[in-house]
Amino acid sequence: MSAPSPITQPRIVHVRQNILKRNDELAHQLRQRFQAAGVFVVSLVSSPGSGKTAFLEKTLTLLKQQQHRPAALVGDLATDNDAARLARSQAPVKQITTGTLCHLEAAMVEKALEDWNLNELDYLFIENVGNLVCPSSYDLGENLRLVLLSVTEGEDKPLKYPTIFNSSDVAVVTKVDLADAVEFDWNVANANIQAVRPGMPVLRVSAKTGEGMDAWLASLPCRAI
Ligand SMILES: Nc1nc2c(ncn2[C@@H]2O[C@H](COP(=O)(O)OP(=O)(O)OP(=O)(O)O)[C@@H](O)[C@H]2O)c(=O)[nH]1
Ligand SMILES: [Mg+2]
Repeated sequence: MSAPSPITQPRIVHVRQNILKRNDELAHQLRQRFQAAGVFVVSLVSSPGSGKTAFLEKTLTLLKQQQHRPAALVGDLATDNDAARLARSQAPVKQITTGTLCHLEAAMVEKALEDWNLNELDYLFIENVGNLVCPSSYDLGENLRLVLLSVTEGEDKPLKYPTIFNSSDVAVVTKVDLADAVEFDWNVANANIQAVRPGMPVLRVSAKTGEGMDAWLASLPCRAI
């Protein structure tokens, strides 16, 4: 493939900047709406299969048991498989299918929320499309962005994909029940996370055994019932 023409390159960059600017404006409006309604919004990013849906299903179920009012949006290119799994928690859930797009955008979140009353929610979770690159540039109006890293992926992912770690607030190491089987080295993983994002809080969880879920829920801001 030939290199991009120096003449067309600036225009592509310009169009991309406009898209990002529009997304940021919309995300800002969403954030104001969430704040006005008293909803705490958490988004989840990771590579495909890191355990976002399993972690979220467990989170929704536990929050429901504690009489909170969580809800979730989940993005995938195709299928509503994840929405069906999350709906087992009895929380309101909506699938966003992106077609060919490898990330969610603020406009998709806004559209998905059209027929929901935000005043009836305490927490809104947004599971992004499984991808360690595209979602990093798109603000969704969330208060907290979690980046998940499963023990089976290898400890080097923070070094290879620094942008997604830099644009997230908390790292969540998932599937810790499998750590011994894959000889996961916690010290190396944590050092890599801290190398790209010094001071980043790191949680360790297993959606399968429930390990670490209490600490995770305790770290969420309390919302009145
Ligand atoms: N052993 C173990 N397996 C897990 C855990 N969490 C998720 N899994 C398994 O890992 C696989 C992928 O989990 P998902 O929750 O679908 O991952 P995801 O990040 O939502 O995947 P995408 O939405 O496709 O990006 C499934 O087979 C899960 O059962 C865990 O804590 N322990
Ligand atoms: Mg999923």
